[in-house]
Amino acid sequence: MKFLIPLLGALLISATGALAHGARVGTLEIIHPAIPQPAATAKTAAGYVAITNDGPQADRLIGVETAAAQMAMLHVTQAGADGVATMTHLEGIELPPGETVVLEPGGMHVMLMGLTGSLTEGQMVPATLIFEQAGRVEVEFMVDPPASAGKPAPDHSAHGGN
Ligand SMILES: [Cu+2]
Repeated sequence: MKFLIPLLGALLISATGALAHGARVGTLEIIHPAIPQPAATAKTAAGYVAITNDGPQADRLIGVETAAAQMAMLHVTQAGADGVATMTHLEGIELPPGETVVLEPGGMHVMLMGLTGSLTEGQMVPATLIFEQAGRVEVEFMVDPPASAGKPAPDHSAHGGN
């Protein structure tokens, strides 16, 4: 009986010490990492997050790793002169001191390529954000309601039958 107490304690610690949805590391606040639920047949998905740097020094998001996709890259969507939107790979995303950088639909995003499984609303997707200064930060992307036409879905009533 004696052994149960330390064991339970260890379980509680590991539960509370588990991955967090958002995270605070050093001067960086990582806010609501989210992936709008992609279509069931989708091979790719986009992840979004806001990052506030309230420190005196710049940092840079230089990579993302997740088991949810074969590859995760940083992308930016840009409207070309012809009105056609294209996505460009970014080597890194600057995080200037005192600013909040927002990855959002129509702009910068984490591109998940080669999804390794389905992503369903409400699911939490573990990932590692890699910063030049702050290093590797474990977060969980929350799968949000599906987006439509590049806009976040306003509410759950907008869903179809699935
Ligand atoms: Cu992309």
